[in-house]
Amino acid sequence: MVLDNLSNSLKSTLKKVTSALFVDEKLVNELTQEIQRSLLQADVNVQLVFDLTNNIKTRFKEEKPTKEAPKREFLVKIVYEELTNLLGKDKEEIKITPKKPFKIMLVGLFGSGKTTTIGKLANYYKKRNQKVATLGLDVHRPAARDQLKQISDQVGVQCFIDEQEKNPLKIYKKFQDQYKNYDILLIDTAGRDALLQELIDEIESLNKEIQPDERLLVIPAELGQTTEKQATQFHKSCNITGIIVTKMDGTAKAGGALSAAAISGAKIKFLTVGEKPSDLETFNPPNFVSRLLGMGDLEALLEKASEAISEEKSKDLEKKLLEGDFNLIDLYEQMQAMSKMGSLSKIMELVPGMSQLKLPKDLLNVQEDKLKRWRFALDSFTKKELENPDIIDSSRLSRASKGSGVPASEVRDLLKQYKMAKKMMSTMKGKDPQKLMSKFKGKIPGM
Ligand SMILES: Nc1nc2c(ncn2[C@@H]2O[C@H](COP(=O)(O)OP(=O)(O)OP(=O)(O)O)[C@@H](O)[C@H]2O)c(=O)[nH]1
Ligand SMILES: [Mg+2]
Repeated sequence: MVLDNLSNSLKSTLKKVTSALFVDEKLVNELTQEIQRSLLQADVNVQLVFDLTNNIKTRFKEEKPTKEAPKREFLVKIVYEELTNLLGKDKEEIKITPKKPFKIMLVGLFGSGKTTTIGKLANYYKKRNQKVATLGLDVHRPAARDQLKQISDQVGVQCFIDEQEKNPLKIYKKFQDQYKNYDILLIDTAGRDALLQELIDEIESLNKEIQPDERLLVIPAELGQTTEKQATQFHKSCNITGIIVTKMDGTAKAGGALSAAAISGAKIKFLTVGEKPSDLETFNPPNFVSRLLGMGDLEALLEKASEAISEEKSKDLEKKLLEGDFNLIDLYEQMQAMSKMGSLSKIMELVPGMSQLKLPKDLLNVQEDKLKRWRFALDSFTKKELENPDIIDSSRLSRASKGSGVPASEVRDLLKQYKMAKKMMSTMKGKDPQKLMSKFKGKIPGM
């Protein structure tokens, strides 16, 4: 997929939403900061990035989650919609009408990818059972017509060219009788260094005579944010109907090009992602963003998260934790929730404050195995014991150890850990967790 880096960083950001215990403003702030970083790295314009993240924050505050989309899903939905807006919102496909021929003309500056894109489009429409021909009107570059002929031969479509003629309109007229035998006529034009009056005049006279159904501007993705200026100029002076962004495969600036093209007034219709004739994709913002965010995976994760943590339970737990009043049942429920999430190492992140303590990785790995056994041990305690761990004496402890098959020393560890956590929570009430770090060093195994 194009924009791999952006895709990966957005995916890992959104995974945090699925695993966070509390979907609150703090999470939204972290989330928007990470999204900002990812988009800026993909060269998206700073103002667009800030607008997007502000929209996410405002919408999260002002709009109400529905029953169908509770808070967690709601937040992901907002992110998805705002990214879709950034890239042009709705899909606007080219609708080929049965007029014979449907004329598509490509325009753009030197080397933007016009001629090779004609080959890709020919291949694309041919595969969709359209009868395609190409027409070479680039009279400026000596080898242009030859290049078009070769590309057309490669994908197996008719190519109309005249090697001698210097006037593109005359070339167009020369083959005029034959166009009606084709469903689609793809027209290649000459590039220039810049959009000067000469090029504008040429495109205008071609527009007037040929009246193409689609006039598509070809822009290479490496232009990044400057795409906006070029696309807007072409949109205003040459009456273009859409944009093709090429060379998406070769640049870290593709995010800039796409978002810049999206605000130019013309819509992106296709992307090209390589040199082969098949390296063409239709552009559809909702689908594109779905793929960027890995929506399929994300939905599965969201489902798991909602099974594991109910909003009510987390509120309850938060309160208990903050008041230093949580018992073994709470600990147990949290472990259960975590095991459903499939990632026990998350447990520390979920306890408010703990994630900031930056626990060593080793500790977490040990915990995973241990936690499994702890759950067996917890199963062997009575409800009364779980609610009030203080009554667990050595005979109760050895009963639970025998019942669960977990060594007594480990059950003792579990109780110790619980007491430690409880103490820690009550000390942490309203304090900066970073400062508490030193205080607990050495007291909790592994820290
Ligand atoms: N990697 C990559 N290269 C591309 C892509 N599209 C075009 N190119 C390359 O870009 C170069 C220019 O492409 P052309 O199609 O000749 O560009 P043009 O706009 O017709 O150029 P002029 O006729 O000189 O104005 C060629 O080497 C293409 O192979 C793409 O999607 N990916
Ligand atoms: Mg060309």
